[in-house]
Amino acid sequence: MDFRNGIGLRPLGSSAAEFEQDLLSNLYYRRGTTVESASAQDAYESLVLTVRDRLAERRARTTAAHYAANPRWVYYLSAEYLLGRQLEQNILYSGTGEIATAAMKALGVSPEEMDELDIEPGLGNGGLGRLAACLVDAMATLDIPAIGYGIRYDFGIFKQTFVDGAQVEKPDDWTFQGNPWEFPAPDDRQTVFFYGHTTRDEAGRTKWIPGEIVLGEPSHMLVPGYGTETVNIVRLWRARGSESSFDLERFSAGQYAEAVQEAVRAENISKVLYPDDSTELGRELRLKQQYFLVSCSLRDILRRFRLWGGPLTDFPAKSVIQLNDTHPSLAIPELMRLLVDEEGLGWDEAWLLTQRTFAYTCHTLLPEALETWPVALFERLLPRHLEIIYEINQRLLDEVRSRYPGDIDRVRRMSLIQEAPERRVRMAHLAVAGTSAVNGVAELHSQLLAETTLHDFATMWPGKFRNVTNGVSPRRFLRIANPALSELITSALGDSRWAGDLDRLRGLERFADDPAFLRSWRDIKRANKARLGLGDPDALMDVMVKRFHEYKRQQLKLLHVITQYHRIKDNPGGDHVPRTVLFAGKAAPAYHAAKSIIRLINAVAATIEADPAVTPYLKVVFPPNYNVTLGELIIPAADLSEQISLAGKEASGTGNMKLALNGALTIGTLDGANIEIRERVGAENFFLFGLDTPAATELKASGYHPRSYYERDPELRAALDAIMSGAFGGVGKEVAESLLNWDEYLTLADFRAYAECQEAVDRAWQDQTAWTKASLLNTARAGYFSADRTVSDYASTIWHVEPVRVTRD
Ligand code: 26W
Repeated sequence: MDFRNGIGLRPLGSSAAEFEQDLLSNLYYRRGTTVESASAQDAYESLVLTVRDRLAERRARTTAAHYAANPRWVYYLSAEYLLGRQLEQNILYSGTGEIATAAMKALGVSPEEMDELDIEPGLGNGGLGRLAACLVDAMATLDIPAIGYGIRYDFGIFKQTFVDGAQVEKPDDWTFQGNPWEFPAPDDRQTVFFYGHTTRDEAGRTKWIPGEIVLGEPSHMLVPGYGTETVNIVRLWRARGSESSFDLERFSAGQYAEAVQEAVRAENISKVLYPDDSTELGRELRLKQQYFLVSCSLRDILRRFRLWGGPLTDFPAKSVIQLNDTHPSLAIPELMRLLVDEEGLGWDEAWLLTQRTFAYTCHTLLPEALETWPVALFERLLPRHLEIIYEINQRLLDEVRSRYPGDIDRVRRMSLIQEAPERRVRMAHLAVAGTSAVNGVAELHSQLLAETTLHDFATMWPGKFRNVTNGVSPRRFLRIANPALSELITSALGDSRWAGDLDRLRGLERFADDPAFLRSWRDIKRANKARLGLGDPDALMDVMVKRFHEYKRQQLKLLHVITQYHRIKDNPGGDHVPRTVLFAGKAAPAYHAAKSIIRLINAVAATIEADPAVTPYLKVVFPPNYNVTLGELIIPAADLSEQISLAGKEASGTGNMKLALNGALTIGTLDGANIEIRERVGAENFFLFGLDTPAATELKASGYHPRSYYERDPELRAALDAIMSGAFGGVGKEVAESLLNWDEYLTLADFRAYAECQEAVDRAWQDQTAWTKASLLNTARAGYFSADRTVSDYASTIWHVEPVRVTRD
């Protein structure tokens, strides 16, 4: 298939009539049905194909332009992608809004009905997965040739339901109805080895004799750029048994399960996403998933590199591979294996090419989230990679010994191998050693990485370490999620270029004292609250949406809710500011402390809901199954954004950015990107409280006694006593006890400051004009937190890539 000299395909029409014609032909020829007998699913799939074709046309032109340019490619390797629903985004990016709506009308279906059928691919847990989706969106928007590689899990993040207020997980069979947005490409399947042993041939070259062979089959989804012609892709791998994995003999002998055993074993590799987002469980299947991803992706990247036929020494000049945390860090020893064992390069040359090719982003500071794998497991599952890791380690420690003679403690600290209590491979150390750039995801995080977690490496290789503060897609999280506010912004700024150049929002500052504009701004927020339909739209909508983890301190928010409840009970006629407190988020299924907090929140919500003396002033809501789609509904309705993690624990946060962008005021600690948000929106437009990182570290070091805070703070005491007395349906005692006896994240130490800060929030809310002005200024000054800025930082400081323009014809 020669694509060098263009496509020669009749362009798809942009008129309503042509769109409708294409929709009908998809209904007839690709769905095999007629308008009369079409189901809503038929209509949906035909609509998807009609929009997808228009993007596929741009994709063909993109491919031709990229081929002609022979650029340096960005390959983003991530175990997670939280892409969100595709229909509304792809209609916006293909500019088919009006004609699609007209065609839907003609077909007698509504956009809402079609959106309902548009399944959200839940191929991620939280921040890391959604960031990957925002970044690939921005890469396409900035015309950067790029491919996102990932795993096509059959089952995504579990569906969360509540039974008696407790989280119950249900499997997420997201492709049950199929996925019309993807292009399966079985002809690009790759072969992946596992287990087995290594041998040396007479030339001394190492050969890996695998114990198990699995196939990786890709399918890709289009990633269109906004306001440009570029269409990149995300390529997701699915595990399959090899052709001979079905044992016909056994089947005909009636051994049905055994007959398909090998195939099932293979398919299990991409069966389900691991629902943990901060504690590594060290499951063998998870390591198999990680190697499966990197082996398929590197072979595909090398296949693509060979299309241009340059020498291998050119590889880093044509490919930069960004590792999204350590989950794909096996790519480092895998590239070494391919270059040394299969391509016959010498170690030193291969190592230089490898380091120049890879870059690593760290997304956490929690020790328990830093992956380490048992050497014993490596020996069995990836014997050749363990040998390569040992060699990498040998050379690293030689360098450490030569740079720091006699400093054996440093050698032990920096080794890729943790020796005790069990021999484990430190994946973060491997990622740092095998890359040319290491970055944190917010200024404080990058600083703490260099000062603590990776201090020895930052000392030895200071040039490698830098910061790239996260960002979010202004298209999904403002233009699409908040159409009313987007229209107001566009009318104020005169055009919608802000969606592709977010710093233009600063132009809103001149409306900060315009009463009519502020009125419109406030009305839209109120309408978004009414659209959400979870509480009185005139009440302050106080939002905490994120994964459940004790460092994020949903427990602190809950203690304050109970305190508000007590205050209202103690003073029913008081001028309490009516609030709706909205919690949303999932807990990892094995994270029992987080699940106890969820259960207690639902119990407190029920208690308050049942108390007519309180309901006029306070309502707690907890919509289940928080995901990207629900986030798009909640975030535009928020007045107050809760970013209350213990300072030094939240690497960045991205929900904080989305909420500020939609005009919510933040109440938060000096943690992660909160610090940069406060700097940019203005300290006067941010509710700051709590210990900062040095103070928190100091308090812990000097001996922290949570119970002493309980004893000297009557409201805190009353809240904890209420829980322990079973006042909320008898649940949550374990939450209170763990706070009183342990409180790892200094919840009680920050309680009083938090409560006082919330009083400042109540006072501020009572001046709606001032509040609305601050809300507008948060949006106006949030331009920096666009994922486009994040990607242009990566492109200029780490990837060193140039955009490739794609022409219309
Ligand atoms: C091994 C289990 C596991 C799985 C996922 C450990 C750690 C993770 C992720 C790194 C957790 C994560 O999502 N981190 C979040 O990444 C966001 C994007 O950079 C940040 O904004 C959040 O602060 C960070 O918690």
